[in-house]
Amino acid sequence: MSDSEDEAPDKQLKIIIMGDGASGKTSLATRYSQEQFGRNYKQTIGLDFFLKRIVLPGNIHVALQVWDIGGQTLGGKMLETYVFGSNGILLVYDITNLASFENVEDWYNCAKKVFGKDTKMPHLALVGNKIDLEHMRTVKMDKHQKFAQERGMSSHFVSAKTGDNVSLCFQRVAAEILGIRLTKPEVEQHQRVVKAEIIDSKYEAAAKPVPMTPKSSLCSIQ
Ligand code: G3D
Ligand code: MG
Repeated sequence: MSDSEDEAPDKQLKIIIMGDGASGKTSLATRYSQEQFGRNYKQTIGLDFFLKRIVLPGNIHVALQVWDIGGQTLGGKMLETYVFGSNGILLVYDITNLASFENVEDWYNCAKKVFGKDTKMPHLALVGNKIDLEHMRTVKMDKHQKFAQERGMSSHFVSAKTGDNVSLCFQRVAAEILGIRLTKPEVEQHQRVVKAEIIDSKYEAAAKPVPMTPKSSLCSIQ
């Protein structure tokens, strides 16, 4: 029973996916929510976020509320609404698009601005997407690492297309937020899981409602 989907989660975390248009935010969200690539989960679910249940070491059940900022651009009016109350922010860029990396700084500042001195900053994660296009990489690894290190961010490389490291990325971010350490076997398991999921393309775990009400006035911003 302990890993039943119906069991109330111990924690709920709000995670925002931010970054330039075409960096792969929607693809990343789609891959993680439905284990597939290239379909619009919003059309399926009709919401701007989805919920995904995961289990962290110590049998801690976590419901991740994952938000895609959609077409919001830097300075967009709704951005604050998305970012407010988040526990984690994924700052996504495309490793083949230098401008998308350079703009991460602005996204970072934009996120920081929402959180005043008295509010706890969410965990920030630097996510280089499209590692399946490694041969077209224009953003050097050390630039990525330096940026993340200087700002105390966690660092991730993923491919929403192949699924590489996608599940691991969210698992690591959730663990960071809750101060839980992932062991090496757990990390390895999550690296494998996504690849296995591509092969039999299951639709499980997509946006299951959890027995708690998200701040619902935000649910249908389009
Ligand atoms: P956005 O939501 O940040 O705007 P999208 O980005 O998820 O819409 O993705 C933008 C484009 O990048 C899409 O291509 C998508 O297929 C592609 N893409 C996203 N993630 C990856 C990835 O990991 N690898 C590769 N190779 N492509 C990716 P189109 O051509 O549909 O515009
Ligand atoms: Mg999008």
